[in-house]
Amino acid sequence: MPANLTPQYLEAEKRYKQAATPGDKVSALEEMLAVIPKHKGTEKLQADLKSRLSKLRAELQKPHASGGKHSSLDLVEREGAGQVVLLGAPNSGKSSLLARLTHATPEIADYPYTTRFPLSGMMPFENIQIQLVDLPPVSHEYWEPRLSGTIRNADAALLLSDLSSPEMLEQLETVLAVLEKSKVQLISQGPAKLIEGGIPRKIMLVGTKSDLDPQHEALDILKELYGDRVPIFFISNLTGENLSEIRARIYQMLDIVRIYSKPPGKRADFNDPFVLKKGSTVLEAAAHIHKDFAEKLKFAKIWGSERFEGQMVHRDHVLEEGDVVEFHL
Ligand SMILES: Nc1nc2c(ncn2[C@@H]2O[C@H](COP(=O)(O)OP(=O)(O)OP(=O)(O)O)[C@@H](O)[C@H]2O)c(=O)[nH]1
Ligand SMILES: [Mg+2]
Repeated sequence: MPANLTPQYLEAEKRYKQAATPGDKVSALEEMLAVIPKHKGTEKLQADLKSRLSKLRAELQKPHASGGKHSSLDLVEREGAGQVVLLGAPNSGKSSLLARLTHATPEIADYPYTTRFPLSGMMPFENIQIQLVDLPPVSHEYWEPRLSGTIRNADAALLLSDLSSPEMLEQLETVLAVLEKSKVQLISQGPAKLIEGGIPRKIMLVGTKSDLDPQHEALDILKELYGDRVPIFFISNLTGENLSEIRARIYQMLDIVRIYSKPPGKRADFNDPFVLKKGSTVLEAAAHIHKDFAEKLKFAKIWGSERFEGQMVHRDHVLEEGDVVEFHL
């Protein structure tokens, strides 16, 4: 037997085959996974066990027939200034990144298919919070079509590529193929020609485990093959390399601006920005604060970029990142 399975493993496998209930199956599978020799020859088998285990666990957790339509594969409710999904092959480090950047505590393990359901966490960035959503892995063997909706629903996506994996390029192509099937069209910067029915989403390719690619060999391959199509960045969840920079890059992907409003004669609260889409006008900012505001707005004064030091502007004036606005009704 090429995989050199131990008697302990075979014993657990026997229990699995004889198990009468899903609960018994789960505990037998857990043991099989725990004792299986961890080497290249058993990687596929480990993945298969993990996949079976997760399906069984999901079965066990399923709400009863009357439990309503909510399941954990439904769209993830939006929170914060923007929603960014983490996509990638099994073991690419998605859950580790979520754990690094947010207070969420996802399951992280050295075997594939650890994550079965979307899990979100809030990433602090300066004075705002951005929502990150960790997703189950994308692979040839397994793709949950309902996740396509989750990806389309998000504002942007990070495509994680394990720089230490010999299968890095195949895995990335699989992820890109799934996105295409989901009708998500990836755009990097500026206007792109849209495919029919495609939903444009900003993406960034993130090489993970940079600690295992110290000479940037794998990273250079990614840059050579994909550099002209998407922005590429690299991180290590282990050493923390580039983790503070990636926060800023994620913010930039969202194409938003932070605006501060101030009442006449008072100071703006710089801890409490309004988040608006880039290109939003004074009128849109007013409407964001209160519907009445927009209706009654006569003019506004702006402090911010050099040209505007308390200068009066029209309602259709486009706001810039960091502008302070005083609305006059
Ligand atoms: N050396 C190193 N190991 C990492 C890094 N990031 C993650 N890992 C390890 O890689 C394995 C997989 O990490 P996960 O975060 O569970 O990967 P995932 O993409 O969520 O995996 P699935 O949920 O199975 O899709 C774990 O053993 C992690 O400790 C990294 O930057 N460097
Ligand atoms: Mg995971």
